[in-house]
Amino acid sequence: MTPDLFENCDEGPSGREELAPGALVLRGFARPQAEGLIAEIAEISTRAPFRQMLTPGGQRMSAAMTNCGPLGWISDRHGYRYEPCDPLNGKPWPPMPASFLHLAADAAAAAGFPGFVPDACLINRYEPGTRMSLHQDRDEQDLAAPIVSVSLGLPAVFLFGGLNRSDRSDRLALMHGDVVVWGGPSRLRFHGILPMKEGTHALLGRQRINLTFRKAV
Ligand code: MD3
Ligand code: FE
Repeated sequence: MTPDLFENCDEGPSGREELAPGALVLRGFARPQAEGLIAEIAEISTRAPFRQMLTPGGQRMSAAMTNCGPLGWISDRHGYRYEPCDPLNGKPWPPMPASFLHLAADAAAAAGFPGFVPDACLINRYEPGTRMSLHQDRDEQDLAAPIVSVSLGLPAVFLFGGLNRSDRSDRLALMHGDVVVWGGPSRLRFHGILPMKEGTHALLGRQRINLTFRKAV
């Protein structure tokens, strides 16, 4: 009896949860490295500070963002795109730490996407009240590559819908250390983050930080 205990469950003893074809949650995958990741993020943000970007429509985004790696995702009056330099100072984004690259590649491989080499890491910072409305990630050239997302700090409720904006969304709690890999048929799903609840995290205080690893070109 015991060996089959988990066969009908969404989440087995290893903390892997398949949300949908191509979408896998690895619970706590980044936990052992969290303090090192947070130290790297602090260093990156001294060189490329968190800022609230403007949407093409002129609204300030709720989450504050920065980037590391060869390309950074930006939004301004002209649209959404990837740029090699930070528009705040005209200098290249800080390099992607080796620990980031390894974590992203290991998570992608564990989810069935071997050989993932991201060229962009968007770093989103949420404080209580901050949200991200439903959208698709479609500014990347290679939609065959997955996206790897790493959650740190305060928990969030993640919304993931279908391939049409009007499809119903499921909700998923994302906690400190959780990693989600989105690839294959889930790569273009609509997704978002509900307004963050008040709270204090032992390592990050009143913040959630999400690392989003992508292959942009
Ligand atoms: C599902 N960020 O930066 S990461 C974003 O938690 C973004 O900061 C959210 O959506 C955050 O674009 C969610 C998880 C994520 C990223 C890409 C996806 C989920 C995805 C692409 C397709 C489907
Ligand atoms: Fe997204």
